Amino acid sequence: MILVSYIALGAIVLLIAIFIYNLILYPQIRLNLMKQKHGDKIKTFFHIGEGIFKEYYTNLTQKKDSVAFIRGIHQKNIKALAYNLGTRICLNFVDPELVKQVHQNPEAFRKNDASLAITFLFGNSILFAKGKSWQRQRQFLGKSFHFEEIKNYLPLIKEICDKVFERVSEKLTQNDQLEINAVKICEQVTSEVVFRAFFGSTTQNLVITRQDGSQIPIADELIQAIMNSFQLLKKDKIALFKYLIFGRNSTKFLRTQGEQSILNRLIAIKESCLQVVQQRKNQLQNDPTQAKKNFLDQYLYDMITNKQSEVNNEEIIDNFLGLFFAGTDTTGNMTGVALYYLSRYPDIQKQAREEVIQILSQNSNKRNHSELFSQLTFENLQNMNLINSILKESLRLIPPAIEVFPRVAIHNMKIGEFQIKKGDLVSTYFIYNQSNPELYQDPEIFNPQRWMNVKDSQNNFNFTPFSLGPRNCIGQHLAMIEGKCMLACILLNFDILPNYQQEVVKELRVIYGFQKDNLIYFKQRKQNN
Ligand SMILES: *[C@@H]1O[C@H](CO)[C@@H](O)[C@H](O)[C@H]1NC(C)=O
Ligand SMILES: *[C@@H]1O[C@H](CO)[C@@H](O)[C@H](O)[C@H]1NC(C)=O
Ligand SMILES: *[C@@H]1O[C@H](CO)[C@@H](O)[C@H](O)[C@H]1NC(C)=O
Ligand SMILES: *[C@@H]1O[C@H](CO)[C@@H](O)[C@H](O)[C@H]1NC(C)=O
Ligand SMILES: CC(=O)N[C@H]1CO[C@H](CO)[C@@H](O)[C@@H]1O
Repeated sequence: MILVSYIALGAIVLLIAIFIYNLILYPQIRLNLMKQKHGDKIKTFFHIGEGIFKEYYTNLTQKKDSVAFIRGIHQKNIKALAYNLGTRICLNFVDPELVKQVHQNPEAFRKNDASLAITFLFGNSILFAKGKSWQRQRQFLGKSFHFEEIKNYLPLIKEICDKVFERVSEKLTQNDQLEINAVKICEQVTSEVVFRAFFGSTTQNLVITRQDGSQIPIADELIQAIMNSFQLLKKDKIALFKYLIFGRNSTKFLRTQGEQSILNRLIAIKESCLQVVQQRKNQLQNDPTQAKKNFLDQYLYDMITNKQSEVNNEEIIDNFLGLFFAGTDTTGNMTGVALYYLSRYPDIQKQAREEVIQILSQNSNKRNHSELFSQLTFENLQNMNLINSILKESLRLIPPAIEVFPRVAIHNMKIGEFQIKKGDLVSTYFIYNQSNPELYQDPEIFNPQRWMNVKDSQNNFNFTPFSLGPRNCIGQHLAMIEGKCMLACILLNFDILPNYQQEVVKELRVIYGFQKDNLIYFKQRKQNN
């Protein structure tokens, strides 16, 4: 009896020792060794368990900016930042040569396990695909995201802009000015664009019925479920603990109530997507030539007509959800940030409006703004140099993605002089360069002029809001066109005014952006001026 308890006690002590070693000693020792070896070429951060998140969190509460520490860290010879995330080590490279080595070698890494929602919703999408499967998917989707193809979305984007901002105008007939939730309004445009580009016009009003019986548009439910699944890791310590140890498998056992509730919602989202896919498949099965240009039809066409097709329902739905997630919130936040800056810099706003009116007036002698907007062409957008520069400057200052999605090393390797061990995380902070005074004079100042004489393809290594290498953002051209279109429509119809009542806090959540959405007012502009 006594012996058994000694063994049990011994086992427990051993487990605790292993745990403490993994959580505290191992990451700390490795970071210290790196610091010793590389000196001021590396900056290291260690916080038990929380790792770099502690830095984000303290900087948010103290400096109102989660990434304040990166904005002040620049030094000539820094090549990497190194820190712990739970028990693991992450090397975040900022040196050009090393960044290139990481991104040109995608097969030496796999993507890190994401949260419950991300894995469940788009685990089979291009975002997580590898090797041949990734190549096939990128090629397939690439056809539709090709620069030339994207032009065809312009009429759709214009139509949706008209509809969404018309509603704002209607509200403004009763009020002189209106507090605007900038990102939310822009997301009404971007979410419908992705929806219609993917499903065509068949499913405009897809809603989800929640467990309490209420109904919610699928777009809103999707964004909320993803946000909630991240919040869960903050609130539910058991879920967090399981996630840190078991990654994507952590929800397969000992499910907490919180996990189960999110999982149920995710299942509901997927099921309603599946119904849409099935319905359309049945229609097309009879006559595949009816297939339209939207993604769903193109996938189904391949599935029905190509015997070797590797496309399946899971892949279709996961890619829809992935594109939806990647294309709605990021583009909405980018445009929201631009609107904030335009409200704070009235001179730039005035010039931007003049640019839009001047370019659109070339199409006809009409001065009525809704007519001007209706005649906007793709070439017009290409000529809007200041509008383009405003979006780029907004992306530089507040990039929705501050780093690439962390990757996990599949084997031991060397990146430059840095030793990477199997299982280490590797990433790249875009925000480091984008706030580097060596590359941008007065980096904290909003100054779109710095982009006016820079071709879009130039400098693509120190300005990489859409990531880089072969796995960069597939939707970047579409995002820029949507952003320009929305800004043109808004500038024609409204004056953008600052809301000084609301504190400006820059927070890193799923993406990086303003914590509060109501930083601006709109005021209706008189026509004919
Ligand atoms: C950010 O947070 C860290 C960790 O608490 C702190 O040491 C650092 O001084 C902060 N940096 C800034 C710029 O506030
Ligand atoms: C930072 O800028 C340099 C110089 O333009 C570039 O070579 C490097 O790749 C950039 N790093 C990142 C992380 O974008
Ligand atoms: C999750 O489970 C799969 C098999 O079910 C396994 O291959 C994988 O390594 C597990 N992942 C983690 C992070 O434990
Ligand atoms: C602008 O022109 C459109 C189309 O001709 C018309 O429907 C609309 O009422 C006009 N708006 C104003 C304010 O004149
Ligand atoms: C995912 C994410 O962080 N989205 C943010 C976009 O911007 C709005 C307004 O600032 C935030 O409320 C969202 O959380």
